[in-house]
Amino acid sequence: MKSLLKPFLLVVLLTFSLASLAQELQVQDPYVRAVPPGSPVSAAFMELHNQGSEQRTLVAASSPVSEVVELHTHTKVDGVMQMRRVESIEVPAEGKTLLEPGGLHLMLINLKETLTPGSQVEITLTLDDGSQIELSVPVRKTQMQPMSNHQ
Ligand SMILES: [Cu+2]
Repeated sequence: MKSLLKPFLLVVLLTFSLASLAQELQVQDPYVRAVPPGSPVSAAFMELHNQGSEQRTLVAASSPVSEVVELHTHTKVDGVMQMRRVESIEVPAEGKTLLEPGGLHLMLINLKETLTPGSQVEITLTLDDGSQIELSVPVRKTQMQPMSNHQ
């Protein structure tokens, strides 16, 4: 029953800022990884869907729960997966970009509070045209994976 999905999508859409261009970029299924108390970092994942005819580029993100939010990717260095900061995350015209474990993600660095499963984290995405997308992202318990090293 596909109508089940609609209320959820509507909630996500309503959290968008008013910039009309930003509405062409839809965020689906966002979540933040729950981490044990005292853990300094966590990561956020989501699907970015671009319905517009031009590429959209994510250049920054921020959240009240951490001092810094960086855009990260994973790359293999000498056979070892490492996380690395990237300047931007592109979403192709009429395409999508996945932020997922083992790939692109938003890194929440120096957490100011414990991320409890079921709570919501506010995250603001900033695009290269200056428009912003405000998200309320659920904290989800995920299978713990060993954290990769940062360079
Ligand atoms: Cu990272």
